[in-house]
Amino acid sequence: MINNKVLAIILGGGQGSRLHPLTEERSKPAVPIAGKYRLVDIPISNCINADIKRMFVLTQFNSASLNRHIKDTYHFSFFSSAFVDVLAAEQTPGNKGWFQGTADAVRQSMHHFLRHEFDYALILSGDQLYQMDYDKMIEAHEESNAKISIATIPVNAKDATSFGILKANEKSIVTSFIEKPEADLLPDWTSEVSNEMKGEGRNYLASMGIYIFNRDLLIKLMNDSSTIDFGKEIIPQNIKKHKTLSYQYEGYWTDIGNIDSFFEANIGLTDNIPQFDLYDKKKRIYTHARMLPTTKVSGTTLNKTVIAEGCIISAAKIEKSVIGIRSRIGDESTVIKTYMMGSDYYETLHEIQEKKIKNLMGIGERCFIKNAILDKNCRIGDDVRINGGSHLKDTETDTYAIKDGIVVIKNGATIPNGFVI
Ligand code: ADQ
Ligand code: ADP
Repeated sequence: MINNKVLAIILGGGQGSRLHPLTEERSKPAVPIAGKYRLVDIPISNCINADIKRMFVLTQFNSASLNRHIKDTYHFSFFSSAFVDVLAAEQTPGNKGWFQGTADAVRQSMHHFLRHEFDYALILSGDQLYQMDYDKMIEAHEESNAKISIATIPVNAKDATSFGILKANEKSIVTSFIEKPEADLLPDWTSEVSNEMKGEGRNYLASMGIYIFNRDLLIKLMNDSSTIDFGKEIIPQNIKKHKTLSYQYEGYWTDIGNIDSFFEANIGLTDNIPQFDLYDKKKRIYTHARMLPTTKVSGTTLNKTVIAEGCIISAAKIEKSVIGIRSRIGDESTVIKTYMMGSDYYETLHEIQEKKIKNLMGIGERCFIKNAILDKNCRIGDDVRINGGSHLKDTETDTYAIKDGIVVIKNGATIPNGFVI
């Protein structure tokens, strides 16, 4: 089934500087998460689960990696009108270059959207981890007769300064909005929330950056080229002019826009009952079907660890870690609180035996790795010690970066035998 009323527009990312160095050579939607997925699989899967199967992904630059992933993953039937199209910022006679902000990205791509019939544009962020039924939000939008809907979630005072905060009346119609308020303004912005949310100190209603716009209104708003961002201009300027619904959501939702939150969201998958449920049959997360062999483990003590397909592991111990596709981890190594993204291919036994490869892809022998993200295709030699933590200062070299105490080994980097971070 396809919901023919809705067209989804996924905001795939600006410059991606907050996720640097993971975005050094790929666009943000292509960043690998949870051992086998890409960031963009989250909003795309949420759409598919709601029968919204016409999607555009807007991205600042055209990365081969993103295009390949979308092409390899989302095959819809020949007879279906479903599609996932990547639109990278393009130069046209009317536009000089990059998308200036989220609204500008939508504006520059309007001519692509308007070739399709739709009543509602569902605008989504590309860097959030959550499983939401968009169809319920669309139903609420229709029932309320609103022209704009904003998905909202109660947050605490600490988080409130990083989001758009709004107030709504008893019918959930938005009455005021402020983008990322300073802490001293917060007392004016509390809302009535459920007892459960109150108990957690979540007294502020935050915009999740998920919007529904009626087609005609979106066209009208996009004609004004002075607006650059949804959060900074479009939403605050229009809530009073056009009926805007606050659609409240109270499930798990997290913004994974920086290294620290990206790391914690991934490591969170190793909890006994993770808040993000990859095992939910009804809310499936799709990704490239790679047909990889099963994972082989020998002599390893595994504790709270998630391991993707196709790995070959003979480490001593792996704890609280996410180990991505095709990872190799050598004898006597210890890996703690680490997200290893895995590899894009295997090195053949022949290549390994002939010692044509100096440092094997993966983690070598007798290593100690803690509080780290290992990007794809890394070669960590033998006896390497990476001990991330708050004692480390932010820094960057050719092969790794340290951000908030998390050591990020760059895509394809070689860390020589005995190296210590
Ligand atoms: P932010 O997340 O700070 O706040 P923004 O940086 O504009 O807003 O990003 C929104 C989404 O658009 C992200 O997925 C981002 O990667 C993407 N994006 C940013 N610039 C882009 C561009 N030029 N081209 C394509 N995609 C781009 C917003 C709202 C807040 C709300 C939070 C919720 O402004 O009101 O509370 O989202 O996360
Ligand atoms: P990422 O964005 O995570 O760096 P890419 O999507 O750019 O990854 O690359 C992944 C794809 O590249 C895989 O499908 C893999 O088959 C292919 N690939 C990359 N390098 C090699 C290689 N040296 N040999 C074989 N395949 C490769």
